[in-house]
Amino acid sequence: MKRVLIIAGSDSSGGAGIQADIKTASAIGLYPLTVITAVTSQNTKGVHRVHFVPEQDIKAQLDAITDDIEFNVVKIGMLGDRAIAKVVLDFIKKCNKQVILDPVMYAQSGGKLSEENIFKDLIKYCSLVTPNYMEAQKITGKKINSLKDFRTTAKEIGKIAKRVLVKGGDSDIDYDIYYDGKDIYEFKIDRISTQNTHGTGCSLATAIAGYFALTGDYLEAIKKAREFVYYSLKNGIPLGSRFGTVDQFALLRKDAQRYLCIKELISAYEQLKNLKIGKILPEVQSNLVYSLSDAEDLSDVAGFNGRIISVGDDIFTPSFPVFGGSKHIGRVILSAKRFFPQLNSAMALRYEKAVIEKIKKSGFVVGFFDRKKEPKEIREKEGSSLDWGVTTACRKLKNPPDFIYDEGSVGKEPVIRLFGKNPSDIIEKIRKVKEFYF
Ligand code: PXL
Repeated sequence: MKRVLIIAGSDSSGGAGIQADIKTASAIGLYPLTVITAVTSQNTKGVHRVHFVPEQDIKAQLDAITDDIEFNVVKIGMLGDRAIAKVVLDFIKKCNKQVILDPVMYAQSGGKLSEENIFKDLIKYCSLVTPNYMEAQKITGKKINSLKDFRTTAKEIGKIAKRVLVKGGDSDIDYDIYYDGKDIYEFKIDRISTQNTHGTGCSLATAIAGYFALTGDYLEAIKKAREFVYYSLKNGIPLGSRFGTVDQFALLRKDAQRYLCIKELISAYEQLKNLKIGKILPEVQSNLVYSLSDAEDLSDVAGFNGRIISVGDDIFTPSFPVFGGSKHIGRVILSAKRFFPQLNSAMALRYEKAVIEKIKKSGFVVGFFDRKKEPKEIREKEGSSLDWGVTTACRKLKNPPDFIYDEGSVGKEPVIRLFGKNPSDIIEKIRKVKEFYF
């Protein structure tokens, strides 16, 4: 396992600082070694007190680690005062490792964490510096008023540091700008409306350090780290009364869910085979899909690539389930989830008028859309028909549907779509409705 040596301050609210760094490194798969520079007493509203760890204790922590333990990369966050910065400078001058510096000056809530002018000497020895809008201005001593100024600032800091990523998130500028000493790269910021932003900067710098240790490429590391932080921010944790924190384990949990989705689909398919449901599939055949709980697009929905097809009473599929494997039923579940996020699974069944009547009588929630009313522009737009249909049906429902059907139109077979929280839910419902067909 690659190791990152983190030099940073402690944040009692657990959102930023070394706590964010440890979570980020762990989530990415790196082992974190830690040198604590300061103990901050803070909550979501503000910083109450800051204690700088005496410089001899900073040195002692560094000595203890370097005397015994190997590491791959260094990340520096809050330093505090000039004495601490000097110890850290002496260390990085001789450590011979890639060093990522996040020149932390203020907490999100506004409290001062580090003297502003202690970073300049360090920057020279760093592989990458990641100032935000305000920190970048403090480093150069020049105001940033436009995207053009932002680029100039990146180049100016880039003359001292080997590489720089100036972050626009805290400003009106919608870009993060990376300058590698040669080329400028501009990354558009995808804004998320949230209060839970504490720990963003620390997590980004540690994620870059981590992904660099894993890939050996800064551009790749920055792209991956931005995605990591975007997802952590999107799934932020509300905390206290003001700024909550980002969730560094959100992406990991999402990826872990993928494996479980596939496993459950394989198991569900085996059960479906035993149910001998070949005769209740539509002519257009079927699919069984299972989406991640917070699926955003088809790549978050698993399904059987070549559909599930009927052979007499039996069913057959030519493929394993994969993410992005079903476009058709995949779109159906994504549309339904916009109204009822608890739904994750769907399957198509053969339409029969008598079956719909029996389903309704059995107390299931049933939705309907009329294909004949589909607007022309929707009909002509590839892949938008079912989104329109499911949306039309869901709009009229108070509770999540068990079924949504349509009666077809010219050249379109009528179909019943079955919904559930997961594939087991779908199978349970199929067991109930199967007998309605015969
Ligand atoms: O987000 C910067 C930061 C870094 N380090 C510590 C912090 C904060 C923000 O609050 O508390 C210790």
